Amino acid sequence: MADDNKTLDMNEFLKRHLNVRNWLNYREQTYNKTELVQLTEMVTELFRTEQTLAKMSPPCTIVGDIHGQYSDLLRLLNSRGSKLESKKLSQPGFCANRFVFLGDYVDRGSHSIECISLVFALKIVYPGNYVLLRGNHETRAINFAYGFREELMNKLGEADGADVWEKFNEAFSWMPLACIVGERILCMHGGISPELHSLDDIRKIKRPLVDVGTIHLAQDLLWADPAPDQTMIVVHDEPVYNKNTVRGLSCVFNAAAVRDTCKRLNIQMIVRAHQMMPEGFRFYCDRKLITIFSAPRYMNETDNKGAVLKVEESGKFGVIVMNSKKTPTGNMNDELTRADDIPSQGTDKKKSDSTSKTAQSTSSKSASGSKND
Ligand SMILES: [Mn+2]
Repeated sequence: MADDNKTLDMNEFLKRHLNVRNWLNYREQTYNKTELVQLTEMVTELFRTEQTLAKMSPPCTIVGDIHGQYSDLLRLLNSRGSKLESKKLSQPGFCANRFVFLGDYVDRGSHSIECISLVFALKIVYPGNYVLLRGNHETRAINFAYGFREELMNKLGEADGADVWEKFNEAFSWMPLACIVGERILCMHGGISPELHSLDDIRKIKRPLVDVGTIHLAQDLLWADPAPDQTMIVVHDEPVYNKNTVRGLSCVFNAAAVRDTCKRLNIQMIVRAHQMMPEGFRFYCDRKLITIFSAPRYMNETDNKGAVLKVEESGKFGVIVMNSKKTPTGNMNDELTRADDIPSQGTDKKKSDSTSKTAQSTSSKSASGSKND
């Protein structure tokens, strides 16, 4: 246990989170109030220096929902994708690669504090290498009800737990809401919005934003979903935004809305998270939108895979699928399958068979089997 009055040593804090012996046995971290308060204050200062629309240059890895699944977070932080890449890198993935996280670090799973503490520590130690977007679970009403607050109170006691929960939510209110990767890929947790006319609309959203519901665009960026095509009334292929009846707030949007947004914003594709996908990822709208979900065997209830998206410097991208095995074994790269892919540019030769099969099979599945988050 750290000395309560000492200034937080961020390198030590990071080291103890990455210590393999600690996490392989699912050994939990011990925290004190002072260090977590300092952590949230340090990361808040960094969020304040970023725009509401963050920026990232490829190559980078885009990560979807984590939901307190700490050992899976460590798996993906250390993933290197290809054997070639492994040879080139002498350092572990988390300090050599750049990452964009799409939010939903907390709630549902059993180790929300570990997950949010680790990503905040990585942001503080490698600020230029990490973009941490806000998910709908990084809002007070949601992480009050779905596990994070309770976990804090269990670990720190009721009074300290409640205080630290306030500090985390203060930090969340400063998180960026979207990120543009290499000028051409727009990332957010939820989806697009009828209020999204230009990238400046996102930049203009003022923070701290405590109640996301007060700004429609912000709410859609955190909560919206693509509509399964068969349920959306398509009139002359016009963009349609309907009420999101599954979530009870925000909207669902159709493929024409995705095409329209990409054209207007001059972007190639949209990367979002927010919905559990059996294969870890799923394309929508002729690969102009992809959903990435990075919590395999979500809540220990489903047998879903997890996935992250690797974006190369050229803009080419590949999906890395994490299998749903309970315990990672041996060499981490063995359990990763790589699928290279270029979006709708007619270079199908490069596509591996398994990718196109996966993409097809996932896109033909109805969304009814998906758990929303
Ligand atoms: Mn979500």
